[in-house]
Formats: sequence, structure tokens, C-alpha cells
Amino acid sequence: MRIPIVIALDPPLGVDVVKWSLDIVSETSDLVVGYKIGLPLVLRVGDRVVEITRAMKESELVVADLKLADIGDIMALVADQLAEMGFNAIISHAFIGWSKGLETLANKAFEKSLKLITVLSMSHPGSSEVIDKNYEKLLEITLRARAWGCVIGANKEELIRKTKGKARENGLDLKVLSPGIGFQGIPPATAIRAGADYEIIGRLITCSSKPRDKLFELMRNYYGVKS
Ligand code: BMP
Repeated sequence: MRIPIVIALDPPLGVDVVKWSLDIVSETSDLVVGYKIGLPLVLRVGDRVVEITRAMKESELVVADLKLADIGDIMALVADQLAEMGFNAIISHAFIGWSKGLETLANKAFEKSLKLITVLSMSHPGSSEVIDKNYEKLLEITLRARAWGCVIGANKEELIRKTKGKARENGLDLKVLSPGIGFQGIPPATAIRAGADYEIIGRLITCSSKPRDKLFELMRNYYGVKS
């Protein structure tokens, strides 16, 4: 039984990053749907990230979270590289716009069978300053790109509901991935109850001395899974 959690692998300072990641993956991969890897990890291990993505072969989601925001041709180069490195999903900002921006990346993602995930609303308070004010436009670009999924903070339950509804009206099953659980203050399963498909959880699990036990605890106490 896998719970709809994507573990964010953001390694703390001072650890052997490859070993730290492989230990977490071997302990948890049969319990979660996947993992998310971003700059804090990639900058420290470089090419060795493939040793980590290789260990995730059985996982449904191996997400590269570089929050791309460049001209389309350059993002397409990055996407090629990420596919090569074993990722099957990539996160991009949507505020770059469609024409020769997300348009080019969406085509590349399709060509490489990468799941394209855009950022619609973030979990930190500053999201309200610019990003949230442009939600309607960001959603429009996301739907136009036929993105596989989008990121919406777990603290934005209303936006999660609205997004799922609007995607459905357009005949699309846009997946919602929600971070902000645990260390950022939102209780586990909050976003799932609002209609999100996955919750992205990092430190609540990765800072635990026993990530597997932590997951069993979350399953029992929040996700209604008997173990
Ligand atoms: P944590 O559960 O440790 O707070 O980690 C959350 C993860 O989700 C981090 O990797 C962060 O980059 C990411 N994230 C976020 O917290 N809020 C967003 O709006 C978008 C994110 O990608």
C-alpha cells in the first residue's frame, strides 16, 4: 500500500548526500509514490544524482524540482538532461508565459515522456505578493500546455478545489501536488482532503531518525491506512 506522498529529498548540511538519499529511498520506496529532488541535492552531488534516481526505478514519480523559468529553448536543453539523468517529471514556473516559453518546454516534455508540472501557487506567505495575484493567468497557461500537474501549497485548500474543478471543466485530469505539510505548519492529509492528488513532504520525514516508522505513523494517524 503506497500513500500519495512525494518525499522531498533536501539533504541537511553535513551528511553524505548520496548515502543519506539512498538510505531514505531504500527505507521508504514501497510506501510512497515518489521523490522530489531539487537544487540543494543536485548542487552537492552533481552527476552522481543518477545513482539516486537509479534507486528510484520502482517509483511512479521521480520529480526534478528546478522550478525552471527561462526561455523555451534553454528549458528544453535542461529537460533533455534531466530525462537523461533518470527523472520522469519536471517542475517549471508558468509565469514565463506560453509563447516560446512553456510552449517549447511542453513539446520537449511530450517528446521525452516527462510529466510537466507547473507552479500555480506556493506555500510561503510571499506567494500572495505576485504569484497568487496572477493565479487565473497561470492556470490558463498551465491548461494550454496540457501540463500533467501543478503545485499548489497545502495551505490553499480553496485554490486546490477550484483548480481541480476548472481542469475538469476543460476535460483535463490535472494533478495537484501540495507542499507545506509538517515543518511549514499544515497537518498531513489536509491537501488530499481538499482534492489534491499528492502531498509533497520533506523534513517531517527526512529529519526523522526513522523515516519508515514516521511514514507508518503518518499512515495510521492521518491517512487512515491500517498497518
Ligand atoms: P518541507 O516539507 O521540508 O517543508 O519541504 C517542502 C518541499 O516542497 C521543499 O522541497 C520545497 O522546495 C518545496 N516547495 C514548497 O515548500 N513550497 C512551494 O510552494 C513549492 C515547493 O516546491
